[in-house]
Amino acid sequence: MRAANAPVLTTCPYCGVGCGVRVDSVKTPVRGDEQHPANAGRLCVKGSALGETLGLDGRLLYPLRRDRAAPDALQRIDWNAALDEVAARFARTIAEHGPDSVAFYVSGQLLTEDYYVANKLMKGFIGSANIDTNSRLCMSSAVAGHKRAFGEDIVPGCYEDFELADLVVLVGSNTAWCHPVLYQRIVAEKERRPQMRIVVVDPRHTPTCDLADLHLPLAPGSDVALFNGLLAWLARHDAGDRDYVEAHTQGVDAALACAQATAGDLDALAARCELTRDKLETFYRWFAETEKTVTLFSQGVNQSRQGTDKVNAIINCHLYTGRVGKPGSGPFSMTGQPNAMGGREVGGLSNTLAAHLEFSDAQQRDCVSRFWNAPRLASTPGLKAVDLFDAMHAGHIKAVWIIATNPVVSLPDADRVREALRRCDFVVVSDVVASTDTSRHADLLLPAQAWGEKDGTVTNSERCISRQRAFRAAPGEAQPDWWVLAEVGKRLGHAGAFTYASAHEIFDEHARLSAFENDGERLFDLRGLVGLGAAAYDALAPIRWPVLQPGQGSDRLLGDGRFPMPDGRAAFVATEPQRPAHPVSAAFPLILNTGRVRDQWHTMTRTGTAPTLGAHLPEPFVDVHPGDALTQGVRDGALARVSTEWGSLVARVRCRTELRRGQIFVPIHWNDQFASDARVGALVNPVVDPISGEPEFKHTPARIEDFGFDWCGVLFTRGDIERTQLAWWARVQLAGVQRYEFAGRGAVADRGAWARAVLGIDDATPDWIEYRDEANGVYHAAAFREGRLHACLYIAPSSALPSRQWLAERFERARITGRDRLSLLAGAPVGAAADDGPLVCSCFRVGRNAIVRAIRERALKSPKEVTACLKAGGNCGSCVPEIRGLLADCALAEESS
Ligand SMILES: Nc1nc2c(c(=O)[nH]1)N[C@H]1C(S)=C(S)[C@@H](COP(=O)(O)OP(=O)(O)OC[C@H]3O[C@@H](n4cnc5c(=O)[nH]c(N)nc54)[C@H](O)[C@@H]3O)O[C@H]1N2
Ligand SMILES: Nc1nc2c(c(=O)[nH]1)N[C@H]1C(S)=C(S)[C@@H](COP(=O)(O)OP(=O)(O)OC[C@H]3O[C@@H](n4cnc5c(=O)[nH]c(N)nc54)[C@H](O)[C@@H]3O)O[C@H]1N2
Ligand code: SF4
Ligand SMILES: [Mo]
Repeated sequence: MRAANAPVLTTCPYCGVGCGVRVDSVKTPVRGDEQHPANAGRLCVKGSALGETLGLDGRLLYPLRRDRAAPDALQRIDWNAALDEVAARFARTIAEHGPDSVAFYVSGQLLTEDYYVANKLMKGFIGSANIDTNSRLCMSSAVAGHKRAFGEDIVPGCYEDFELADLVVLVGSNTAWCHPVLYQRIVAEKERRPQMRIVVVDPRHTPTCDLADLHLPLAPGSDVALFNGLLAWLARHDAGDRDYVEAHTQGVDAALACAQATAGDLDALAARCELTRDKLETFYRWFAETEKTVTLFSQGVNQSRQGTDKVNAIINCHLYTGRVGKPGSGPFSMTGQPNAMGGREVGGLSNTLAAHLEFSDAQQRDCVSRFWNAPRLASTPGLKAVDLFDAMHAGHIKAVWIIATNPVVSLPDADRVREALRRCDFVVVSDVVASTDTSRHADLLLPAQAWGEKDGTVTNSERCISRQRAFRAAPGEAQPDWWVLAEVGKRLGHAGAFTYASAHEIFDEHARLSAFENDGERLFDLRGLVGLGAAAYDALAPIRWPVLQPGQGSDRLLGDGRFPMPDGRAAFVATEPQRPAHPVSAAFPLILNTGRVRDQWHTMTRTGTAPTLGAHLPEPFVDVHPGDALTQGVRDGALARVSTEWGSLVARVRCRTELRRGQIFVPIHWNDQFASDARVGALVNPVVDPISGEPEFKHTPARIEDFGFDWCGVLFTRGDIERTQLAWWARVQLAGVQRYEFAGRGAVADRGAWARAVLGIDDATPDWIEYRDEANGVYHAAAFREGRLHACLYIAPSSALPSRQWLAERFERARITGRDRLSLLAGAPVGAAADDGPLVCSCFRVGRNAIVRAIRERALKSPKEVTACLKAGGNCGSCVPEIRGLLADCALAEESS
């Protein structure tokens, strides 16, 4: 901990780009760290809004115990009691039912040090490998694919390769929204070298396509066929690197034979991928002729029943052309979470040991066992996430500790996961916030230190280890996760193995294990970081592994054609395209695809508290092609119920031609804390890739139908509301104010009494104004306290409701004057200027209407001109695709007028 006013360099806790963040003081906004190799000073909108997430509202501050008979009455207990209880319950369960009756379920958002201790405790000392992580849902197919091809989980390239490449292929990645700073680096390079080509492979036309020279909107799940086709095409056109294949690989004949047999001719392949032959040929030609090609892949690849094969089908093409680990060329698996890579280093997945060592190798098991002095080290892999919760459902897992993840939202078949937790005898949840869909089922809640409070390291997608540093004191009794785990380890009788004074000692042990009996056969090696004292660890600058000498990181790996395989050769893998496990049917005719939006992070526990981030997309939605909307009987802007064999939700319909016919898209973020009925995990089929265990999140047969309601409305309040009166609601957190969109059914006898009950305003509150137009089903009301607006509520039969941006601004006013009161009743500014409309640029808070006005009035033609005029798009740039869309709309409107 430093002085509150000294600048602190730390790392963003969101995506795997791993941007450096500079905090000058707790009172000033965070900035990008100009010295950090990942971002050189840039931050995206989520990173820029980190300051807004530091509030203590909703934080879990003390250990709490829940009595299942009275689930809402949480009892505060002290740490000693909490730690004793965890240790005692785990010990008893292990004594009665064996070590495999307990489990940890952890997260790629833990720091490496936390993760290391969790893994050591479970695999080394409890003696079970039942520790899995949300990285199973994210990176496990990439891990499995790397191991099959290279022999070790290695990402050969680095970010600079995107700037050196002449062709960048983005497969199953909405880079513009999910890895915005890396995307901006590609944008900048493309501006410098317009001849550089970008191909996007995604069934959806995403904002990332803004940059694309070619978009391949392939049939969902047809990636293996696409890349098999590419391999066969490369062979047919003699576009491979024969010498490389001969000298450095094995298995090419079988992989090629499989690709040729399954790809068919170009017309058949185009039909299979539902692409035009022309597009297919263009992509294949570009790939063949461009030496410097990087293929980035993300969840459209990994999260599939054939995720591992998709990864290998991509790597096959890179091996065939000898393009691995060379400047500007290679396959590149983009990590999702800030420490997805660090988790893989410490062996957080249930089927790996620590430090890239493997269960399958007795010598490696022995190596870890001796290094840890852990004679009871688990000897076989543990359960993978989906199986683990299945085993809990079946009663085999009787105690679980969930750390830094929210599985009731994020696992597939999530209602079953919730039921599994109900059936589990003892559930511990470590989190930074008190109320999550998962923590509702915890017997014990343990408060963790959050970003800005905790200290340790994370590793980003390009293997760069960066420090997360504390810049403020932890509130309440929040503790580092590693400390809590170590305390439980001690109480389980392993004091010798878990006595750490601080994070740097754990890091040192981790670095030593990476070098232990490692004669170069494991590329993951941090020997150059062994022995850092507290001060050197604190001062550690970002460094890319392997680190073989002090202060010397690495750039690319595997470029010399030597692979960490027994024979030193990379392996081609024959990949046979498969159809989805659950095809669409008459009952479920659409394919449900799920993914992310620009301004929210996962289950919204942190981004959901930042007012700036709530404005862009404030409600759960379902994107539908207008043609499907027509045939399914749902309308743009109305609410719809989306159902699958596993569950259902309600969301706002957005008709979008960016979607293919037959596919719908629902974001992953909303959950019971933010909406009445929006957990998409409940709808997702629990099918997994048989090799990696990664779920098929992007492909569940679904149907959609109108969610009838009689009236809908919007309300803003500084207080709490009574939600039971509403058939549907969704909440947005603003600064000190909650905004709710809602809908209801049936007649309401006295609308005024109803509104006051919903808003929790008793009859005694004198300052209440209302407007009723019962004939038209319209009702407006506002309540004031001490001259300030306290709450307002608007109801209409359809969605013709006031501008939310305008309403939000009323709450920023210290006093509401006479004309403003009238405006509030009208639900629109009376005699005042027009409002700016829904937010497009979160960084500079510029709304849609303001942009459209400027485009029209000043005849703006390009996003650059819009930025020059309004600043919009000038910071993180992630709204530029939307601004381009508005420019196109305005141009179209002008042409047709
Ligand atoms: N704003 C924001 N950024 C984030 C996150 C966040 O929550 N919010 N989370 C982070 C994490 S943990 C992760 S893992 C990453 C994920 O980053 P991405 O993988 O980029 O994100 P997703 O939206 O899950 O999915 C990517 C795309 O896969 C496409 N897709 C679906 N099916 C297929 C298919 O069969 N083939 C192909 N080729 N594509 C398909 C989807 O249409 C979608 O556009 O984002 C990270 N960054
Ligand atoms: N349908 C569908 N589901 C998906 C996906 C998808 O594309 N579609 N993607 C999957 C992927 S790739 C991912 S990565 C997962 C993410 O899913 P989750 O991991 O469930 O999502 P988060 O909201 O990030 O959960 C992190 C939790 O940890 C808490 N937390 C934050 N910092 C700390 C800390 O320092 N210590 C502790 N103890 N707690 C902390 C947060 O408050 C939050 O409750 O979702 C997966 N689920
Ligand atoms: S790109 Fe990722 S790491 Fe960088 S600021 Fe944005 S969320 Fe944080
Ligand atoms: Mo992820």
